[in-house]
Parts: sequence; structure tokens; C-alpha cells
Amino acid sequence: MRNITVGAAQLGPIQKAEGRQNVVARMITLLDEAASKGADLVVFPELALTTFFPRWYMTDSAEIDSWFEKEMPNAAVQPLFDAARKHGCAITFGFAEKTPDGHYFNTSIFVDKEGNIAGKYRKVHLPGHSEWDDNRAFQHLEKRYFEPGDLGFPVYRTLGGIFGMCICNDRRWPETFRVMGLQNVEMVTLGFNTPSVNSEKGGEGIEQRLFHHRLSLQAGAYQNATWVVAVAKAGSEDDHHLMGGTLIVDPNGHIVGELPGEDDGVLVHTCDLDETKFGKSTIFDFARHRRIEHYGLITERTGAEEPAE
Ligand code: CDV
Repeated sequence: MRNITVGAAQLGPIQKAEGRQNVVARMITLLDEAASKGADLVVFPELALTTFFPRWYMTDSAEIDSWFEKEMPNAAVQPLFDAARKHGCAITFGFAEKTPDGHYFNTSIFVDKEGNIAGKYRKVHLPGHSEWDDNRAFQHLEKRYFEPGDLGFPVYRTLGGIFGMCICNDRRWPETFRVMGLQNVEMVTLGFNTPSVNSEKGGEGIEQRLFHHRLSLQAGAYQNATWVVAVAKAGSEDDHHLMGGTLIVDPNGHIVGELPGEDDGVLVHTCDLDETKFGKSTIFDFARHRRIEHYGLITERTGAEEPAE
């Protein structure tokens, strides 16, 4: 057995006016609770340090920059790093990253038990749009504020296993999980900010959204024989509602725990990384069963095209 005890640390809403120091204090409270229950790793949501700011249309570059972290850790976040190291607990969380050469990404990092950044991921699949859109009930401007990630889907050896990350919308794309599956990933961690309703008017409601969320995560876990830990930012941020649905999926695709509610809270579960072995050596033994000669369209073609008449 290779047991990892994971704390899926959901954050309730973060209002636009709430400062990073306050959010970090909330994160430390959740970390303390998870550590008291034996957590080796605590997973926080996408853009954990601020409200989900891409819902706000901004043109002023100083205002936009105020949502981004220029270094990590920085003074506001250092107490979280210190608390994690004190507990001997790894952490992963999302934040808006501005690089020294002026690039903007929706990023997650994985900090090991010694406080070293063991992994970094930049969101590849950016939903939404880049300009104000009158036809939407609300704006979702990730394409305005972020560039598509430039790191691919790396995995990294830490905590005695093979770990990878993705962020929110990435979970809806089978390619996300498969690229990590092809590197023998054993646990995928991700955070999300999913509005309870579509921004496109007349779209789906929260029940459908939660169904698609679970469906994507369960399929990704099963088809790649990996644990998946998915953590929400939830509740009403300045009257914009985000669904919850923090959950952990085992390598057979079963949901082994789901956190109710939309407040700050931790779901703790012990995951045996060796449970990934059966799937990886049988039905999803990729080396024996994949037929890559038939998969060319996956990388040759982006959008769907109908066959010739
Ligand atoms: N933050 C996200 O990536 N949210 C998307 C919404 C816009 C659909 C998601 O896939 O949950």
C-alpha cells in the first residue's frame, strides 16, 4: 500500500473586496483542520487567493495587474507556506500568475512537504471570451486575461507517487487526463470555479452542471486508472453563484467522498496509490491496447469537420 491522506479544502465565496491576507488566513484554518486529521496533501481551488475576477470586464492595466501574483510565495502567501511546512504537509493551490517577462497565466503549483515548489501547471483550456458580450447573462473573460498554458500537462514524482494537475475547464477534455495517463499519473489534483448556470443566456442549470462535472471526473479517473481530487470555490461571490461539488474519485471511477454545501470545509480521504495498478495493467494497459495509428485526427485537427458529401 502507498497511502496518501488528502484534504480537499473547499473555499466558500471570496468577495471582490476581500484581501489576500484574509483569504490566506481562511486557507490556513482549513490546512490546520486537514493536518489534524492526518493529511499529507491539501488541495485548494483554482484562483484561490481572490474572487473569480475574470467575471469582471476591465481595461485598466494596473487594475488587471492587481489580481496577479508577480512572485510566489510573496508576502501575503508566505504564512500559508510556513504553516504547511510546520505541519509537514504538501499543498497545491491556484492563482493568477504574471511572469517576470510579462506573461499572464491561470496557474497551479504543488508545494512539497519541505516547502519546495515540486510542480507547476498553467491552464491550457481557457473558457469564455475576450471582449464584452451583451448576449451573456454575465461575463466570463478568461480569454481576455490569460494566455493558454505553455507547460503542457507535466507530472512529477513527489510524496512517493506520480502527481499531475489541471485546472477547472481542463477536466472536461479527455485529452487532459490522457496526456497525464500516458505518464502513468497516479493522482490528478484540480481546482475549479464553475458558475451554477451558463453565462450564455438560456443555458443549463446547476443539476446539469454538477452532473457534467462528476461525469468528466469519473471518466477521467477510470479511463486513466488514476485518483482525481477536485476542489471547488463555491457560493455567491458578489451575487454571482458558483456551484460546489468538491469530491474525490478513485481509480475505478467511483466517487469516494463529496463535500456538501458551499462554505469553507475540508473533505479528508486516504487514497492508496497502489489501487491504480489494476487498471493500468489490465483494461487500460496502454502499451498493449492503444492503436495510435488511428488517433491522428486528435492532434491534426482542432475543430470538428463533417465528412465530404
Ligand atoms: N473556471 C472555469 O474554467 N469555469 C468553466 C465554466 C466557465 C464552464 C468550467 O468548465 O467549469
